[in-house]
Amino acid sequence: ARTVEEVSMDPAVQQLLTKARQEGVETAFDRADAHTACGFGATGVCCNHCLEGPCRIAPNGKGPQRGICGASLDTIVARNFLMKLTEGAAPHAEHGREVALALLEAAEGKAPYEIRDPQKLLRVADGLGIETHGREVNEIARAVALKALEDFQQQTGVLNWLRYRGQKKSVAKWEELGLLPVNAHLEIAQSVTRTAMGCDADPLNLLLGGLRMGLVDGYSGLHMSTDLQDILFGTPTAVKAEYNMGVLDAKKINIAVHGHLPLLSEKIVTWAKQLRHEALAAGSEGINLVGVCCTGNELLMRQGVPVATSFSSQELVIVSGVLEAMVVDVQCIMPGIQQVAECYHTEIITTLPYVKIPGANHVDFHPDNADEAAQAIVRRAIANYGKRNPDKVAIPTVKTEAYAGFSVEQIVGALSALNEQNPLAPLLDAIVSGQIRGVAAIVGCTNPREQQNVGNVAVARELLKHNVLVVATGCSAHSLAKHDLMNEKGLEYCGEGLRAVLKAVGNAVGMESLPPTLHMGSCVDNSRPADLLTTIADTLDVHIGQLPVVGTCPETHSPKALSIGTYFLAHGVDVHVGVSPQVKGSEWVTQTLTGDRTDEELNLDKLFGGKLIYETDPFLAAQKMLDRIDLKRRALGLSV
Ligand code: NFS
Ligand code: SF4
Repeated sequence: ARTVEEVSMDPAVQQLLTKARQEGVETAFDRADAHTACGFGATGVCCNHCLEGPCRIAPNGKGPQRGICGASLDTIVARNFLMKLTEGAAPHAEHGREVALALLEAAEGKAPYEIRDPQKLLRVADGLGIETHGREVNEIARAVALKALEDFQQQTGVLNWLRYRGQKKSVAKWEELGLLPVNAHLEIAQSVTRTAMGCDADPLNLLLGGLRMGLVDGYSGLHMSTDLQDILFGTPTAVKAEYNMGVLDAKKINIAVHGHLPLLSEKIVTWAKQLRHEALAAGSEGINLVGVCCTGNELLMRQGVPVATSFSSQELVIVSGVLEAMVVDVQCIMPGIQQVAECYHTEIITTLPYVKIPGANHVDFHPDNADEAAQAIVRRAIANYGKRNPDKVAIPTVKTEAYAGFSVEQIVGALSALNEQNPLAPLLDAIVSGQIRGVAAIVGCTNPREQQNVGNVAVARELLKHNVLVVATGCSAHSLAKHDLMNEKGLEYCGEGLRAVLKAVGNAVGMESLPPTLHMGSCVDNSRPADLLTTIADTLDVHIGQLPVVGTCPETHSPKALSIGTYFLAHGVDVHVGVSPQVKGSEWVTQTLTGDRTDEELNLDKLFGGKLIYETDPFLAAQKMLDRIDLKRRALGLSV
């Protein structure tokens, strides 16, 4: 087994993992040690798409070289990869659809949500071509929700959100290649069909299907979710908050919200405030809400709610012994939290009819009963407070301050303090002059098999040192925040040019400096960096893929991160992954993605001008990204 230091660079995680091990509590880190990777699965060469199989092809040429049905190695690897991308795109599309339905119910007065950002509603409605003049807010909201739902229904045409948010130059490229998605459900069903036994066997066609999934994820998932959530819950503005296990409070009733949908967590925020008197009556000093994973990011961005921890250490929040309840909705929820909770007094509460965990309690949550469900959940936590065992309480004192809330609106707002007429000018000037060498989005997860935070932090520090402006989302943002890359302390890692720009913009808005890395939100909020790139590219009248920008997910575990990455690849943005995407078994598939082939055949780089970079070493990864940034700078005629 790995030592606690080998598992994570976060001292709070190390302390709680030590405690868990002393108390005989098993976590994902221990299970990761117990599992040996299967060489076939790890390289994508095992197919179990039908009951003739599983068929596995050894890439070294030994044994059968085709599946029983005759599928080749390349077909099997490409098909498995497409399946992963479909598994990544589907939950994000469901996220978009859930929020669209909630907006519709809110607009019709059937669900207790209000429009907190009517200005954004008007902008989105305009972008979708909806008449706003002389119409009531709810009427417009209803029209926007119906437009969103069309993206799950229409049988002809193109996703409304793609037409609205896609950069015109990229859209033209996708149109030329016949990649434009019609509706998310149709595309997902077709993708499952094409990966089914006896359907698509052409590796290239399968990979193009993967790009479609990237677009489905990008528009029906990311963009739709962010736009509609901003409308319902407000567009984030800069906020200062705290990160890490030290945000738990022994004197209060602690509730962790975990999962993804702010529909649930926003209501928990409301009711945790409203039921404070009941918490006091139970003998506590109040209710302390903490976030885990992406719903944590959502609450952080809009409400400044502190964040306890990221994906791979989610079970350890419970090991603190002070968590009365962990409320979960959907995605990235390890079933293991229930086993851990049974060793303490923590109650796990599931809320969606299609996401249940054996042994956990269930409170059915739906937009129309949101208030009742949230009240019931908070009351369960209050009732559980008396069961806390003082002998098992140990909260690491570790916590860090971090700035978050950098929506595109906020970034442009800050920049306009320097140049009101043309807010983007200071950023573009800095990129052109080389003060800022390029822009990187660090996205994705933490993974119990990887040493937590090491990849995310090392890649960020290395890019900052070379004057790359870094934005972050998802659990990778947790890594950066916890290790002082979202407060002033981290400025020491920035190269001179970058630091000067961060200071200048910060000063203009009354801060000492902008933080070294900008927190743009949850994983669906990867729409925000995409929007920023669209704005920059349009201003310069170039294709997004021509910009000196990269995406990187050093520690991912999730197919969602792969489909987000594919979305960026479709724009011609280079994307680094630090964890194997499980395609190594096929040289053809690997080289098509990484653009490394020397022959004349198509590859991603030729097709879009961006490619997949698979590199486990964070320093080499940063170097490869910097090389690509320089290549693109040169092509634009910028200094290197
Ligand atoms: Ni993104 Fe967010 Fe975290 Fe990874 Fe999971 S919570 S949707 S998938 S693990 S960043
Ligand atoms: Fe084997 Fe073909 Fe069935 Fe896959 S689809 S398990 S390769 S027979």
